[in-house]
Amino acid sequence: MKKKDNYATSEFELGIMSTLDKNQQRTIIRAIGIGAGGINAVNLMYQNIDGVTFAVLDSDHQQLIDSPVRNRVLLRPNAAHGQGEKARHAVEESKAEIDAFLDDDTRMVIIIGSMGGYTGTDVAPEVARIAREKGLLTVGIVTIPFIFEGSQKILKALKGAEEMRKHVDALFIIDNQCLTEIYNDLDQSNAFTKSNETLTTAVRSLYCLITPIDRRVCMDFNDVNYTLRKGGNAFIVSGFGSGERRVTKALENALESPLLKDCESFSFKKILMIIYYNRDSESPLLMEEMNQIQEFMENFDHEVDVIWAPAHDSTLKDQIKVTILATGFNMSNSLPMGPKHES
Ligand SMILES: Nc1nc2c(ncn2[C@@H]2O[C@H](COP(=O)(O)OP(=O)(O)OP(=O)(O)O)[C@@H](O)[C@H]2O)c(=O)[nH]1
Ligand SMILES: [Mg+2]
Repeated sequence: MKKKDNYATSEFELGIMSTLDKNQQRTIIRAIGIGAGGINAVNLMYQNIDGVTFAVLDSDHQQLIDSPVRNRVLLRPNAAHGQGEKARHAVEESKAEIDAFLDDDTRMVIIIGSMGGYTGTDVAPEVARIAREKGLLTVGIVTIPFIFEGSQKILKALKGAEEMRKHVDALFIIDNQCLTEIYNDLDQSNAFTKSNETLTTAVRSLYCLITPIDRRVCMDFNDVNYTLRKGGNAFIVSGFGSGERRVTKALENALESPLLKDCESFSFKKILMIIYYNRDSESPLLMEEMNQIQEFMENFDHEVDVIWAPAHDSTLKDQIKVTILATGFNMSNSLPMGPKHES
């Protein structure tokens, strides 16, 4: 857990300037939260994920003040209200700060915005454009509002996601409404907390693929880069399995996630999988169990590009955990009022 600090310059408190942490961690993954939803999610990530450097960006000064994240980019107030040219202009004005945050160590940028309002929806695609112009692997993670928020917000969000898709290598869409299928206790008071947790899990899973717990695993940034680069629609899910045919169970469990409701399953172009097992348990991964992976892959188009590797995780006991990152599939019509999205 990182300690929450109250770093702020007096100019910042007055709303005059952005702040950059001069001792910015030298990490290869940078994540930027944009707008209230994106920032709230990033605030949770900041407390729970080491090894990723975070920034928050908003025209809402208070939103930045309330964040424990030190890298804060303040857009001119109200500058963000407007799509396209207007948003581009607002972001261009802060380009120096964004460039400084995305320094030479950076290889991957994750842009997190909840679609449906103004700032996240309009500004996130423009920030993605800047990151991609720098040649960085650029990934977007966006949320679509809950149905209770109303159709107008949802339609705006879907348009925002379309715009975002044009400017990122890979786009992860979290349809908040799917969370109601995962959590029985979901109500309006904890809905966004669950959304923030889901976004945090996605970022942590991506981070773990690039920075495995077990250094011996033969998976690294290049594999993740290969899968995500120009990947289009993307998802990352994990599943668990135990007992008989536990690898198959874990793979099936991962793909049963309600978060994949909108994906046309088995139409992926690229898949990257890690099979976690506990090598110190009484049941480490057996050769025979690897065949289950092969069998499972027969569900997919034979042209699908698959990279997979086993990895040790001491927290697992006799269970198997799999994490699946997949890209290049179509979205089905089940997104609320959503058109069919081609990747
Ligand atoms: N994950 C998450 N999503 C949120 C949260 N608050 C709001 N949202 C979602 O984000 C959508 C956009 O709202 P905001 O993030 O407040 O909007 P904004 O990007 O700050 O844009 P403005 O209208 O300029 O304030 C909402 O429709 C919600 O679905 C939050 O705390 N966490
Ligand atoms: Mg806002």
